[in-house]
Amino acid sequence: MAVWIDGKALAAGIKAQVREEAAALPLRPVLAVVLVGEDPASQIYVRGKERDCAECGIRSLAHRLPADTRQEDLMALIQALNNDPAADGILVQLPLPRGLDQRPVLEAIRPDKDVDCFHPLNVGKMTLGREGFRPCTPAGVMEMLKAYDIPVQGKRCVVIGRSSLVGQPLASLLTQADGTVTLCHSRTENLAEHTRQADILVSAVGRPGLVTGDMVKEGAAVIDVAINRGEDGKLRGDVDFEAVEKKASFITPVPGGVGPMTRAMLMRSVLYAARLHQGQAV
Ligand code: BQF
Repeated sequence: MAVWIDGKALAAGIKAQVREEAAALPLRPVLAVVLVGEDPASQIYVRGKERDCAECGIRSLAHRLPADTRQEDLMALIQALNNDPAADGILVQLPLPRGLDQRPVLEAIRPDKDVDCFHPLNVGKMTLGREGFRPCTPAGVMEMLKAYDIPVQGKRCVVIGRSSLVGQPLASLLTQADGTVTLCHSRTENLAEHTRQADILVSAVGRPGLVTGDMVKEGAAVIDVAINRGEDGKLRGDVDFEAVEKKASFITPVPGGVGPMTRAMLMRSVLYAARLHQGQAV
């Protein structure tokens, strides 16, 4: 039976640390949050991030815009936040409502305020292993592996899902940690042949039941990044938890696994941005 990786507890520890370090800064860090439209999940995510900010001694400034906001008005808000010396970090909650083009918005965010690490400059730096922002979910996964002493060096890592926000950057970070990484996706042939080799298996797809027990090697660490909302309203990941926990050495639950870590890493990124802006060593 696998050890459950307690993302909630790890996240609480990280937030406590952020709170302490934020309190030691001359100025309180500030996160600007932009939410466009009324998507229920996005509203929940934003409220959670605001709560985390409050816990960490970070001031959050929410900008809630109607779903029919025009592209140029959203761009103007980003520019205003870019030029606002009080805002350390700028977070645009995704997905944007239909009709709005996400790319120009994310590329307009000043790279030194890009706490989600979506700007191409920061993506490039991250891919090169240079110091700077890290995307929150991949960083959260790496933090979980580290906290539970799960070795990456020399190990076979299989990531399912090649999104630019999760799968691709996570493959980079695992490679930088000396893992031997296979990035699988919707066009991968014989997916199970790959996953059965994995010492560390990460699923970031968004299809409940995708990872079944027979796809997992005995003793593997299984990280479930997906958040699927069932018809019963309950959250579940991609992994058939009941079957896989019998084979895995470690497993992340959903909820309470990667999700809370994603949010904790956001808090760390805001602290990092505040340090940059306050000329403190980072
Ligand atoms: C948990 C997100 C898809 C698309 C846009 C805790 C979160 C989720 C789950 C959370 C996510 C997913 C966020 C749990 C932020 C993670 O206990 O399992 C926290 O708030 N997340 C987001 O802001 O945008 C998304 C997933």
